[in-house]
Amino acid sequence: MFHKILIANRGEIAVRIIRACKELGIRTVAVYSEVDRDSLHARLADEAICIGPAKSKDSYLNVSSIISAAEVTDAEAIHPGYGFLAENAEFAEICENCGIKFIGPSSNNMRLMGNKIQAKKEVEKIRVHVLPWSNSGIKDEKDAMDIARKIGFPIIIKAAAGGGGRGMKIVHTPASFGNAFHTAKNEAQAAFGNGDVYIEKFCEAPRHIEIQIMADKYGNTVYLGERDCSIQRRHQKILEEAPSHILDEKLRRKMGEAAVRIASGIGYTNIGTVEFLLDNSMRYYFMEMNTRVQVEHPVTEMVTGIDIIKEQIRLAAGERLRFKQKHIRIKGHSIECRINAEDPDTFVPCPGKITSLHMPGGPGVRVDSAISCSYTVPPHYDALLAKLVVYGESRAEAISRMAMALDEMEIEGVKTNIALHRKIMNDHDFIAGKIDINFLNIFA
Ligand code: MV4
Repeated sequence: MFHKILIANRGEIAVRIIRACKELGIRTVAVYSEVDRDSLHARLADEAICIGPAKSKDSYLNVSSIISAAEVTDAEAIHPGYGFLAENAEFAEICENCGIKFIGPSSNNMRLMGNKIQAKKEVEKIRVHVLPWSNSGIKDEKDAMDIARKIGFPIIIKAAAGGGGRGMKIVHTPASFGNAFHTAKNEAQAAFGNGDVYIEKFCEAPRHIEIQIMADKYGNTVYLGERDCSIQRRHQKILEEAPSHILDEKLRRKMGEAAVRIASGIGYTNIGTVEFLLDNSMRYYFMEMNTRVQVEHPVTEMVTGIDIIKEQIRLAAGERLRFKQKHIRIKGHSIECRINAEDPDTFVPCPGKITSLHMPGGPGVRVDSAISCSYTVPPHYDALLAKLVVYGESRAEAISRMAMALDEMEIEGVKTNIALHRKIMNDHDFIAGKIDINFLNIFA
């Protein structure tokens, strides 16, 4: 096992990782930007090193500062958390070359899954369902139009280097295809330095279901059930739950086994998430694979009893998976609400100073957060204040606990989306489990 780990992140996830390290008896090194000098993650770690000015580019994305910090502190491994450098294959490769263990999959697997076209080709070989798509590659605009017509409108254009919904264009009619195709290519080139795009059949009102997997380097891979992440706005998830009440045991096993086949098929190690769309005929299609720990991992922890971050660190240290598929049981129901500092009407991030704070508690209530009273939310990073996570024996109990916890939670000084979450907990469609990716669009 490692003796010392550097955490290349900030906020609640850095705190979450420090806690896991403490339980494992591993010393921790925090890195922080100038504006995060007094932040919780820097205080909780055994050592803390300033890696640059507030702007992410100058600090949390500054590869040479982070590698230097690991070298001067003798950290054997780096945990990237989510966001920032977590899915940067070049960074993982630099770590590998410096003899620092990157806590994640191999840089090769990250590169493969980072290119959504390559990823889909690989997944097709493994015979997991994908939606009809431009699998032959797109030569020019005329070729693209022929492919789109063959697939049949509506179609969606996605960037090979995109993911998480960034750089997608939905096209409903042939007349608007040409323009959308050019715009998509140009935007992809500008945003990712790679103008490659692909075309897929557009699925109208699907659910977003993702499977958590874990793999050791001895060929053992398991799935930890699914999360339903359909409730999102502009590709920002705001509420996730486990399990999805729409899956029965049979479909859960099929999707879980499909995710495991993908991971095993590419020799994947560490933890990962395989994203699927589930259409209204209950057919599932592979979308992409995320090669990091996800924001919403706690709901899976609550229903499996497995500490995903601790397991992730053990796997990176070369340990064997400590359980087989038959040992993994999904029990009860968990919901996570992402509490953001944002304007409730415009959804624009709303940084500022917290003047009063009360966090809820009690049985089945968990709060992952790095804020405190008098803390100033800096404008330079994401606006996540806290993840409010509840557990209940049933979905109904989880919803009722979440409603109570939201009523108890008090954050003053910054605007938040707590009221929106309260409304969701009282919504008839949500309570009935009638949710798809459009839920918030039509939510009054
Ligand atoms: C789609 C889709 C419908 N049809 N692909 C978004 C995140 C990325 N991982 C995949 N995403 C989607 N891909 C096809 N062929 C719907 C989504 C999608 C979505 C689309 C529009 C608005 C909100 C959405 C939320 C989740 C998923």
